[in-house]
Amino acid sequence: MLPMPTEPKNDRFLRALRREPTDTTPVWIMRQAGRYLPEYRATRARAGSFMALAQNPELACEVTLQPLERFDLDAAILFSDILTIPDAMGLGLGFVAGEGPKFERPLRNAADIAALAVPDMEGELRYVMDAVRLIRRELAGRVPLIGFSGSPWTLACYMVQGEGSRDFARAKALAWNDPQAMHRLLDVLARAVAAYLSAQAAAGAQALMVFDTWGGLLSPPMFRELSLRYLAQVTERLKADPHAAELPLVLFSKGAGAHIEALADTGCAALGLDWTVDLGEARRRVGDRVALQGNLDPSVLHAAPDVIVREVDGAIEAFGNHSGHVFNLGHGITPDVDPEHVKVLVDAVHAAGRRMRTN
Ligand code: 1CP
Repeated sequence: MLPMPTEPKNDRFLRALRREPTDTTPVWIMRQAGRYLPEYRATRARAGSFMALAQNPELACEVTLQPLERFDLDAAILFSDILTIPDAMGLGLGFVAGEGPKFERPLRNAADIAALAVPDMEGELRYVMDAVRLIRRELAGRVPLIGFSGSPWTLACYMVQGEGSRDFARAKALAWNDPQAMHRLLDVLARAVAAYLSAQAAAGAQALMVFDTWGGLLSPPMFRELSLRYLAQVTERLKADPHAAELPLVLFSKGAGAHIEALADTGCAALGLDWTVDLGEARRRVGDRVALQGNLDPSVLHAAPDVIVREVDGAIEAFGNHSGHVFNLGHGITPDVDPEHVKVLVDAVHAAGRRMRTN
């Protein structure tokens, strides 16, 4: 075991997740290391492919730190992907240029599902833990490091569909036609996700986030049965885990604004929100049970700088002068954004957050 570096110098992000007072509103951006940055595209070209980049701890560390060199961000997020778990389970992940992820061996039937096992976190997924250890060391306490995973439901969507989709119709059909197989899949994924996050915590992650990107595809009863139930299992397992118990856990269920009270009841520290919910209203609904992270529409970054500032001010005002807000977009930044606009956003958050606290 490496000795743990000293505590973060900038702890605004962790304080906000614990709903403690901060000097201003902390901010980070989903997909902050990504294709909108020319330096990311250069490193990816050097690596040869997305997976070669993600599986090389030195290069993964390099791209994790790139956005911190440009912007005054309050957290770093591990550069990796949610689809590392299915890859390690043997599905064979590849990225087709311009088309996104594709599995060589998607799950086709109950027998494929019955054969799945939780991967070895220091075996097939050691490259992720090595990246976490290296990034934590290279950050040297500048800002905290976020570890992450996909949710059981969102991973199941890709594993059954075999690739990205608007509606994940194949995955939903499996849930209707063989609910037992779907629950078996979600059960093994819930155990894998908890083990994966626990291993990232042991390797040095200081906060954990679960991306339930496709929770919003489900009707309310199906959301409770297929998404929420397994998010709650992950949360419970992490609370009983010696490495992860003390770390704040953020649940981001996109399109699930109707379920934020139930999500807060899982016992997580914070909820990620997309832009379809009003921040102030969300805060009133969950009260002081959880912190909130979000939730500007990523398309705002295509607007002129004065519009970006106005929208940031509006979101900070909507949340109000309370602790427990981490500013973020409501989903990932898109590849066509001008990095200068990201700088405008980050600086506007800190300025508005300071004004809010002194008025
Ligand atoms: O070509 C490239 O360079 C690949 C683009 C890319 C990037 C930058 C992919 C492929 N993954 C990533 C990194 C990534 N993915 C991070 C890194 C940390 C960060 O900077 O935020 C994270 C947290 C993710 C998570 C992820 N991957 C999610 C959940 C969050 C979300 O955006 O909803 C999902 C759904 C994926 C799958 C995935 N990986 C990559 C793509 C293009 C996709 C989406 C596929 C689709 O369904 O269309």
